[in-house]
Amino acid sequence: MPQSEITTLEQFIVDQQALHAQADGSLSRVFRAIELAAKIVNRDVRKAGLIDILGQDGSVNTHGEDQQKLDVLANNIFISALSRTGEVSMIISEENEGVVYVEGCDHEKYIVAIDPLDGSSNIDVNVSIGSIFSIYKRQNAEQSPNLQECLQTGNEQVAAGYVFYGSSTMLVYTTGQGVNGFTLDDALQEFCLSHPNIQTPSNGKIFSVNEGNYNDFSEGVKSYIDYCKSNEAGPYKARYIGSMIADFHLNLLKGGVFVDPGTTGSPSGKLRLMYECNPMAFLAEQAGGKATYGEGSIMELQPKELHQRCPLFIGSANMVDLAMHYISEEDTAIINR
Ligand code: AHM
Ligand code: MG
Repeated sequence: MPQSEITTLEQFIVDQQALHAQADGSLSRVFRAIELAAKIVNRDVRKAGLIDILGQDGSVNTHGEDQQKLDVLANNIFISALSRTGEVSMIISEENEGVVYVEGCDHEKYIVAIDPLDGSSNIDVNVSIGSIFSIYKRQNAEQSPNLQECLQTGNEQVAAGYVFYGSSTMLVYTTGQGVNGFTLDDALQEFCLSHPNIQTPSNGKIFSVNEGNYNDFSEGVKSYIDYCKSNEAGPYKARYIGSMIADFHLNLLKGGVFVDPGTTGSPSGKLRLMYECNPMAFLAEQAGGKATYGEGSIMELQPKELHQRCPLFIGSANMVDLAMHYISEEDTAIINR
């Protein structure tokens, strides 16, 4: 691409804002904060082996998991950048038990949900990881900010996306008008539009699931996995990186299905509705794919608590539909119990 034709994320945001007469620039400021945080986290991820930020920092997050140093760092970086926009009243994070109320911003209009570093068990072994964000508008910014206002369905998302620290660093996002991907140019330190208007194939050949949990899956999920490995399916290629963003990104571009179902030990699966499932569902649907918890659209689920978990079947539309043929009522009863 000729250098003069590069579209930076910054330019793209300005252009998008100009398309909406009522836009006051507040969402653009939130995006700029996410872009800045992404660059800082990217810088730290890239030198993680060189400075003392690998390993566990000794604290435990709200899910009882060891927090890695980079998790804590990334969480602080995103919260600090978002807090300084002056546009965000509340931040909810996979790494914080409660709502982070931004000082002096009681009546600002946005709520941002973040998984600051997804795939954290892969940090120490140099496997791709990412950050996920999801932006909501407050229903009533006149009132004092409160937890209840954060519990919105995925359908209320104003924007969502992820930053993927892979062989290159990408920022992929949607505001409900398609999905666009930007690759970080290291020399310029700018995210440049590299994947405009991403459309996911309606069929694919990849299935992504942690098969180590096979014995704990429902009968329907087991029979779907058996199908994926059968000659009838092709068989599909198995790909499971263990960082949802990396698995999702692969399937988004190539066509495939990612499954994180309920297990006997964890009937609602592993992933969190507000930090992981909803933003990915918004992106998948905007790219022409689908996302369901087994019965209906992920984004219709009414969250009851911040850290709620949720089974996830996401990816190419026809593959998700087919997976649902294997999920019986009995299975969804197990999944939803
Ligand atoms: P994290 O947010 O604590 O990193 O956990 C979520 C990750 C997902 O990225 C990934 O899909 C899943 O955990 C992998 O879990 P498992 O190794 O149990 O299959
Ligand atoms: Mg995560």
